[in-house]
Order: sequence, then C-alpha cells, then structure tokens
Amino acid sequence: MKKAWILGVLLGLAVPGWVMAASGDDAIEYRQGLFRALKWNFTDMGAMIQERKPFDAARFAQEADRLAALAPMLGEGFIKGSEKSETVPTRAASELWYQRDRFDQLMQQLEEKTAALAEAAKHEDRDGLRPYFGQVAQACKACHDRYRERD
Ligand code: ASC
Repeated sequence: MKKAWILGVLLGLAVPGWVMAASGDDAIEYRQGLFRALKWNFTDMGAMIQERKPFDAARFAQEADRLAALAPMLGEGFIKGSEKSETVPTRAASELWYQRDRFDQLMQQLEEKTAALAEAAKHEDRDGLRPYFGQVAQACKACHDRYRERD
C-alpha cells in the first residue's frame, strides 16, 4: 500500500504541464493562434476576391472551410483568468469581459457568416462570393471595433 502511494506521488510529480488545466497565458496564446490562422486564410481569399491573384475555386473553398472550422473555436480561448497577462500581450479590451453576451453574439455572427461563405464557395464564382466574403469581413470588424484595443 505504501509503495503504491509513493508511486502515485512520483507519477504525480512527473505529470507534465500540458496535462494540467490551461492557464490564462495558454488561453491567450491559443486564441491568438486561431486569429493568426484565420488571418492567413482570409488574406489569401481577399487577394483572390480583389483580383490581386487568380481565382482558384478549390483553394478558396478549402480556405473558406478552414474559416468555418476555426470560428467556433475562438470563444473557448476567452476564459476567466485570461483578461490580462504579465507575459503575453493581449489587445482584448476590458469591455469584452463585462459585455460578454454581446461579445458572444458577435462571435455567433462570425460563425454564421463563415459557414455561409463556406457553403457558397461550393458553387459560386468569384463575383458571387464577393458579398459573402464582405459579410465575413464585416463580422471581423464589428468585433474588433468594440473589443480589440487599438494598436
Ligand atoms: C483582415 C484582418 C482583419 C480583418 C478585418 C476585416 O485581414 O487582419 O482584422 O481582415 O479588417 O474587416
């Protein structure tokens, strides 16, 4: 019995950091990673929509799928304890935390608009996709205007 207890303690000490609950810093890094992935894909789509590069329907559809997959993950990264950090800079505005319902509504909008864009990308051409793309851009901006601090 004693042996088992000692083994448990030893194993407990050996548990690496990632098995433990996520910290506020982890949450900030997680959501920033998602925002960067969104931006990477959205920027490429924007270049196609604005005719700065040739329209590639398969690629556009793949990128639209990625936006639709990433958008519902964002909210998870805004957990209690991740409001501010000593070590990881965040531009999440203080209003976000006491207007959480409004913030969640805007996140919901982003989910809906990215899903609509991904659906449209299955059959629309560039001109047909432009309004759907514009609605995603508006959803990004609506939230940034309220809940992202200025640079
Ligand atoms: C981007 C980017 C944003 C959005 C926003 C859309 O490429 O970095 O924050 O698009 O400008 O309105």
